[in-house]
This record gives sequence, structure tokens and C-alpha cells, in this order.
Amino acid sequence: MELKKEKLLEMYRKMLLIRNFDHQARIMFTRNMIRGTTHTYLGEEAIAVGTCAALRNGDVITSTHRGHGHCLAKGGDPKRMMAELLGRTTGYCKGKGGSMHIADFNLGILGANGIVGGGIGIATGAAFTLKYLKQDTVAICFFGDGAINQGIFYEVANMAAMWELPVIYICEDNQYAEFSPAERTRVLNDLTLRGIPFGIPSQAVDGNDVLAVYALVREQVQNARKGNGPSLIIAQTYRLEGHHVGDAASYRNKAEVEQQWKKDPIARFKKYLLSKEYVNQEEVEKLEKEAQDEILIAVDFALQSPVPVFEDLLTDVYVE
Ligand SMILES: Cc1ncc(C[n+]2csc(CCOP(=O)(O)OP(=O)(O)O)c2C)c(N)n1
Repeated sequence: MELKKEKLLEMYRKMLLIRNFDHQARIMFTRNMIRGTTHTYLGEEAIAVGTCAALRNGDVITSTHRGHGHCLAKGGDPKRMMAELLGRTTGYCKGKGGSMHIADFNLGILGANGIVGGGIGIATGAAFTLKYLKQDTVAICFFGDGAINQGIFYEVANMAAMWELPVIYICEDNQYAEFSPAERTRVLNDLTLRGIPFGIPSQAVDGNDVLAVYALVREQVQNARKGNGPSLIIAQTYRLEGHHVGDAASYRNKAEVEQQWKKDPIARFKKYLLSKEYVNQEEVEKLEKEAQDEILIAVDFALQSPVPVFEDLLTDVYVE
């Protein structure tokens, strides 16, 4: 499938934004500037970016505790996201959510979620609403390979299939659920089997290949728009860092991680863009510098923004 140069470069730019965002978040965490923690999306950028590139306005997503990756891919503003991470009032949730709770309904970002599997029911409910309102838009549900073991997936999968809801479940199979490797959390390694009992078309894709992700998601989105119901995509990838920024990941060996770095989705896409002459070395470096600068501007914006005042502790956190 041939994509226009502008689209390809926009995809690369988004992947770079996510990588730089993670880099700055890690730095700020080590300087004790982030309360709690944050979970980097390092190595998984191709999934969020490939997926969101196949969407259009009106399509919605639900996300995970690695939410900033999905939100940036969907068009989220790095400034407001960084401000949220640092607990500032200019953040998406006025500084009360952190990276695990970013939402922007205007962009169709229905929320990142600290509850493992929490987005699965929300995306399915959103898909029901879209169908009920006779929209030809879809809901995308990002979740991890740990989350596919949660009961909620099996509760909603049957309903989604039965009612032919326009939802695409995208399982980011990064081989770990917190500190547990895949072989300790599943008997059958092939997660596409999880959709089969519900009659949900299920396919695996190389989650480090942004164009492969784009192609498969696009196909399934088109199916869903036509009313053909849900699908499950298992995007195979690897979490290049610890579970969260404070986790040194000493439970896995160096050789395994080094091997996986060779499949870095960003390096791979860059090589593709250069080899097909969509960009030359100078242009690619310019793009990289621009992404770096955009995130540094976001850091400055966040640091200059105020923290919430005590009097606002209870505003916006519940509905009367
Ligand atoms: C319901 C629930 N159980 C446990 C946790 C603690 N927890 C946070 S992330 C995580 C692992 C999730 O693994 P996975 O779904 O594979 O996502 P990944 O971290 O690999 O992206 C766990 C167990 C939680 N936040 N919510």
C-alpha cells in the first residue's frame, strides 16, 4: 500500500514525539519532579501511531496506564500532557490525573486508565453508542497482554460480537505484565485464540512495523464502519524498559533486551524512509530536532504552569 510522503512523515514525527516525551518524563522522574510514577511507551510507538493514522475525526480511543503514547498519536497536545504529568492546572485533567488519566473528548480520547483492562468496557460501550446513533465511526481499545486475562474482556467480547459493535480491540503484546513474563501468564502463547470462541476475527501483526499496523487496522476499521462488527488485533512488540520509570527490570537479562533494541520501531521506520528516499539524512535530522524541541517546549510550559490550589481539591473529581 502506497502512502503519501506527508502522511509517512507525520507518522514518523508522532513516533519521535512519543519517544522524546518518554525521555523527558524519565529525566524528570529521576529528579523527583513527578509525583507517583509514569509508565513509558518505549518500543511500542508503532502500535499507537500506526493505529491512529488509520482513524478519522469522530473515531474514539480508550487507553491504558501507558496513556501518553496513545494520546499523542491521536493528536493530543504535548504541552497539556506534560503539564498533566507534572500535576499542573494547565494539564488535560487540571493536574489531578497524571499520565494514567488523560482524556480529551474533543479529540475522541475517552481516557487513559490506571485500572488494567478498564478501557475495554468503556470502548465497547462507546461502540454501542456510535452504532445506536447510526454513526459510521469506530472505537479503538488499546490494552495489554496482561489485560486480556481480565474477565471484562470475556464479558464484553460476546456482546460486541452479538451486536456487531464497531470496536477494534488492540492488544499490545509486549511480553510482560508488570514483572511477569508471558510464559508465566498464559498457557497458549497465541493470543489471537482469545477472540475465536466469540466469532471475532482475530489476527496478529508485527507491532514494531508501523506500516503493517496501519494496514491491518485500516482494514478492520473499514470492516467495522460497514457494520461487520468487532475484531481483535494482537500487536506483537516488546517493552524496552521497566514496567514504570522506577523499575530497573532486573528480572530479565541484558541479552534479551539488547536483542529487542535491534527491532526498535523508530530506527526501523527511519531506515525505511531513508531507503525509499522519502527523506534524506539532513531532513530526517531536522524532523528529529523539531520533535525534540517540541517536547522541550512542553516541559517549559508545564514547569511554568501553576499547581492546583488546596481549595480546588474536590472540584472536578466527582459529579453531584
Ligand atoms: C485491575 C488492576 N490490577 C492490577 C493492577 C496493577 N498493574 C498495573 S499495570 C499491570 C500490568 C499490566 O500488564 P499489561 O496489561 O500487559 O500492560 P503493560 O503494562 O504490559 O503495557 C498491573 C498488574 C492494576 N493497575 N489494575
